[in-house]
Amino acid sequence: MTDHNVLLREAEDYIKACYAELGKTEREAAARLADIQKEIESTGTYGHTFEELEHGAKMAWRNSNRCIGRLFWDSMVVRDQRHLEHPDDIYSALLAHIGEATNGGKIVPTLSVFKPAGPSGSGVRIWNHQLIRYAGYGAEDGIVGDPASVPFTNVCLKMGWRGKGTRFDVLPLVIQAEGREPALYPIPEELVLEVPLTHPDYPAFGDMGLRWYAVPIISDMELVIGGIHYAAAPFNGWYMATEIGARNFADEQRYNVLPQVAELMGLSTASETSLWRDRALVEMNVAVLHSYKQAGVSMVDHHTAAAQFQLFEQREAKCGRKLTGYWNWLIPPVSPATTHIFHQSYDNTIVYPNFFYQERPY
Ligand code: HEM
Ligand code: NRG
Repeated sequence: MTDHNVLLREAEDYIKACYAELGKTEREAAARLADIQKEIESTGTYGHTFEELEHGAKMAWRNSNRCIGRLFWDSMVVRDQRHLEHPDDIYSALLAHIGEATNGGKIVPTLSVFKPAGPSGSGVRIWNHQLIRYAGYGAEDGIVGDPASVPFTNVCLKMGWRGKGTRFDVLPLVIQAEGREPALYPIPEELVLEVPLTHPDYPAFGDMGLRWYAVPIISDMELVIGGIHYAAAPFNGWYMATEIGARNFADEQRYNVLPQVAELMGLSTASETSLWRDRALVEMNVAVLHSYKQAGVSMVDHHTAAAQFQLFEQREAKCGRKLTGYWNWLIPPVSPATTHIFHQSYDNTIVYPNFFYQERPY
């Protein structure tokens, strides 16, 4: 099959599913597909209407097998930024995304879509993993900051960026517009909402000086809708506390603070059988939930998230859609067996539209 035929097939699958869900007739879908066919024949690609783009992005979230937060798939705000060509304008759009999604702490699930790849070029690409992330500086005697960010931080440093050198320096945005070299842009400090971490029962917890940002905005995944590849489609919801408390701060290859937490709790780390790791882990997660609540920043705990996911499972069944999911990722990293997710299995078939990993540009 020619590339044009492959693209037309993918468009056909998508338009039929999308139009059926939106309550449009088969005639409307057929008329639209006739137009799409002509557009593909003359240009080698086709453009989505805003409605098709918006619903496709929502379907992609709904189809994200690793995501426990999918109950709210239909309420996401979609921002159409496909017309932007200049990196300065893409930068402004990303800052607007950060501001509106943060919304003073009452986080709004949001997705911005930039120019897709096509026969004429590769579209827009954002080099950051998340729009807001902390730098990691590699040194002989250890790493300062987030070890997961070391390779990207080195790219920023090579491009001339200089951070303060703290454990929590917000990285700049690296934006690559079509046919251009990547360009570096700092994020204004006042735009980045952050939460200092404290514990309701251990005052010494606050003395560690830990903090985390309010909004996770994944910016390196590709959104695929009806055969169109959007390489830049940053999206956000709010955090589940365990992402921060049980992984970002707990993993040995990340901030690795459990030994310090155990010490301030007065626990002996001499023997594993005291379960000091588990006790420190639970209090770490208590601190994250407490701090975000106190700061007025949206966040969900893993028990509530699992209950919301169960409601999602029921709603999908009611709509006659097959549920897909990836058990290994859906179970929370703290007390997984206390959630229903642990006790059943999920079908990890990949359904389109969806989000995909893509090759790192650096
Ligand atoms: C993964 C929760 C919103 C798409 C995840 C993970 C959690 C989660 C806990 C696993 C992350 C990990 O272990 O690193 C939530 C919550 C949301 C939310 C609480 C609140 C509204 C969204 C939105 C989208 C989305 C808005 C897309 C439009 C995804 C995708 C993954 C994921 C694609 C897999 C990421 C990867 O493979 O690295 N989500 N999510 N989620 N979520 Fe959600
Ligand atoms: N674990 C990562 C973020 C992954 C996506 N999680 C979300 N997504 N909650 C971390 O930074 O810890 N979301 O769109 O809300």
